[in-house]
Amino acid sequence: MNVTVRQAAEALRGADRFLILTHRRPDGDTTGCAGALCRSLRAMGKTAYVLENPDLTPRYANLTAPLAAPADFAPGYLLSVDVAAENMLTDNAAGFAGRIDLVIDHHRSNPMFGTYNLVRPEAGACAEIIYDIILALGVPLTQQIAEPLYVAVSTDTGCFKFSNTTVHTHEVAAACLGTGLDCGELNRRLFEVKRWQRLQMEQLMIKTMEFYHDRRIAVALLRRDDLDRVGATEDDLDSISALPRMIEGVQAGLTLTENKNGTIRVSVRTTKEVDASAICRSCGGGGHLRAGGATFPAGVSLDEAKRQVLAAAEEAYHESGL
Ligand SMILES: [Mn+2]
Repeated sequence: MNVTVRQAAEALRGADRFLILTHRRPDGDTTGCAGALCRSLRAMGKTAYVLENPDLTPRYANLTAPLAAPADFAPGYLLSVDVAAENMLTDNAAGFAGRIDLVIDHHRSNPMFGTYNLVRPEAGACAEIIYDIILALGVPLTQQIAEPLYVAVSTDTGCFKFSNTTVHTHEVAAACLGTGLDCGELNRRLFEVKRWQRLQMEQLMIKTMEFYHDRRIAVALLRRDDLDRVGATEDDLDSISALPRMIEGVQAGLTLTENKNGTIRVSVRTTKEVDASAICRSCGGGGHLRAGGATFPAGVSLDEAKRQVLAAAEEAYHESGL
């Protein structure tokens, strides 16, 4: 059942012992949403925790680390934030599948897997919906709540650059700045500082990039042996898939990464001409109009994965007649 912000807030007021679930390969949005919502519920005198995310990287760890649920915590109300589908829940959340009380999300591909669902695809970041819930709950916006919110909205909009940025995104950011947080320092840490390993991977990507469809499609392959040799971590790869689309004329950037466990991750970034979520859906994934992802199971070779994603991208062009 779909609910409004007001109905969601009402449900939260009437419940307690909250456990907040985030998605695999957590980004700033899912982690920031969890941090801000957990602290807001606590400010209301509720018991609230965030389920530990095994993939959490140092970049975002401080947003939820102090809020991690004890191993014996028995939740009374389950929430998921920024989780596009049930199979995007972390492995340690598998036992909660099928019983999420409230799904809060902004992915248009969300199948509404919760008992209650608050899904707004027009929100640039899921954290914008969290902000509206916090307002509806009447919880004062403290700097401690504003920081995870700001990290979430800024990272999901590429520091307010992407086309998913709306008036509301800026309203949320403005409210966060109103608490006195240092956005210059936060943005420098989030968007400017890169580890040397990351820059070496960017160099490799640029060197080995392939072009198709009149140079409108760029394909970058991140091979496991290169990643290991350079010493690049998951954190180093954060939003590296934005790079192919930076090239003038490229409308679809396809980045394929060989994961440690043998699966292959596909990240698609597009310009307004191409629907990224359509490309990813035909590879078993999903996402947004300009950004999407999919994962090929272990056993599929990098070449085969590339062939399939490329075929899906060509198909997207075929359908749009471009
Ligand atoms: Mn998001």
